[in-house]
Amino acid sequence: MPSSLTLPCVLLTGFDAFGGALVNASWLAVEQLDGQRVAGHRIVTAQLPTVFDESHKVLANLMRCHLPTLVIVVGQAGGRQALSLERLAINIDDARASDNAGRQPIDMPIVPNGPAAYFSGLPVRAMLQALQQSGIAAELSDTAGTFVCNHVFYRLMHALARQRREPRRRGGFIHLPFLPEQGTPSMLLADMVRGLKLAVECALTTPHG
Ligand code: PCA
Repeated sequence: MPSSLTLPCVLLTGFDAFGGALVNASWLAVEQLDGQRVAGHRIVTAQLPTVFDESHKVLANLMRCHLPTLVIVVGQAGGRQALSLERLAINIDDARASDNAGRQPIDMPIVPNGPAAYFSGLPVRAMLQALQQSGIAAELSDTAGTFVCNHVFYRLMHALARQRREPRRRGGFIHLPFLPEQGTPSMLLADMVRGLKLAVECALTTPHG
């Protein structure tokens, strides 16, 4: 078996706590997968700050450093009932509350003159089926909101759309519900972790469309 350091890598990120909360489910779930092997890849995890712009700069640095073949950014969306496979990133920042640096952009394009939206680069339909067949509550979502998660998702898809490197890297976004201790509806941490691992495996083993 090759040393895990020689394996191609998957970058999985979660966010830090925001809005006065003490924890963020996305980071608690993602950090459990650090160093795991899935479909011949090793998972590298990192935390992004819940801050417009800064979040993407940290992600871009991580991508330069690890050269991942797959990037999945994971965030928390309180109120969701299921692991949400985000289908669309839209070119707008419109924050109802401040980010962790006190910024609250309203009606601002993320990339001026950029496309209105990008589709996820993940095989979201195949991922949905794989998750549901394994008994994980999952859904397709057509909006990642207009806060920091959508911001990073859009910047990621914008960067991936411009890549010249072959083979082309893939990326997308998944939102997680609250953990039971954060509120309802919720999902158990163990189910989130199992769901994310399955989602990574499906993305790695489904041929590019
Ligand atoms: N959720 C927020 C930002 C960080 C996170 O985990 C969002 O949905 O935009």
